[in-house]
Amino acid sequence: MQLVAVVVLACFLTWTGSVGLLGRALDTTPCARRTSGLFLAAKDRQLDLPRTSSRVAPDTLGPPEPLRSLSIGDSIRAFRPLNPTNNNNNNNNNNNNNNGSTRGEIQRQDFEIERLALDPPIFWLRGILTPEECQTLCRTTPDMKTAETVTKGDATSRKHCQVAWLSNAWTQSLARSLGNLFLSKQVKTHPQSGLEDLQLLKYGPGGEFVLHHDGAPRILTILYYLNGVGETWFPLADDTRYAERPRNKEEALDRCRDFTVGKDGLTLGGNKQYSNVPINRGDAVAFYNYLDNGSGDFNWNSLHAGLPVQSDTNKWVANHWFLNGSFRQQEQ
Ligand SMILES: O=C(O)CCC(=O)C(=O)O
Repeated sequence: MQLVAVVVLACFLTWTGSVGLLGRALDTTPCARRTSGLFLAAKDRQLDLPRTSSRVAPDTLGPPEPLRSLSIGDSIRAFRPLNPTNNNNNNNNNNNNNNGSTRGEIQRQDFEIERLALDPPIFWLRGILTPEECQTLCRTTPDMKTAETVTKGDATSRKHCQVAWLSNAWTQSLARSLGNLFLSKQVKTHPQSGLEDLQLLKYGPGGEFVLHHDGAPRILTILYYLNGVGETWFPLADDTRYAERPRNKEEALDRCRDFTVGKDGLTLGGNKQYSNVPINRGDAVAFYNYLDNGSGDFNWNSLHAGLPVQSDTNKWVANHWFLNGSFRQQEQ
């Protein structure tokens, strides 16, 4: 009951605009403009986060309360305001998550946050987006480009994938609500904290993104599932075989070399054959990419893959990355 009250309060503050720097900074024009708080990255991801000597305290890089205290399988209810410009679209829909509203009231989207893993902290956001929002994003394809593929030797890390970067009042309002729930106060108010534009991804059949870490300075990833197609695999989530976490990518990859999707780690996705978490259109997953132990190092247990798309249907997902530039670049 206490947890619910805290979440409801956080969302209410977001809604009324009375939150601190996160909310205010995100209201500014996007793309490479910095205000007193969050720095908004340009679409091309050429991050130019300000250099200061003040580091955010590393032990604040994980989930804040009440999320921090959730055990695996526990969930809490939350809500976010829907963009007023979407109100007309939503007035007639039958989505139970969507609280109906009478004229003049702000609409809200109810959703549930469930803890999926402790290390790294992974949370399932059930019904964070409405069907209409998902549909709108999947139609926003004016300038999709072939996604950057990093190659090492012969290996192509991302295949059959197109990308676009979006920033508008709606993407910022969504990020503001989620930032208020998932970031600590210290991170939200730190001068080197920031947000990248929403990255929209369309994978064709067979499209995939091999095991990777999201890299610096992305401290928190929120991955939205826009049509319920495809799977994401976290092979080392809550891996208990070793006393120590992997120290680098090589060690992390080595540990999951013989792992099987659906059996080892955590798989989220629409295909029940592989997945332990049956995500649907409008769900999202939130996970933390740095250790919360004072070291400022990556948590290599956050390693994850977008598994090859099995169906003939495209897989649509989107990423919001929350940043903090006070940590050094590490090997990826
Ligand atoms: O497509 C997925 O399921 C994962 C996407 C991902 O890992 C990424 O874009 O960094």
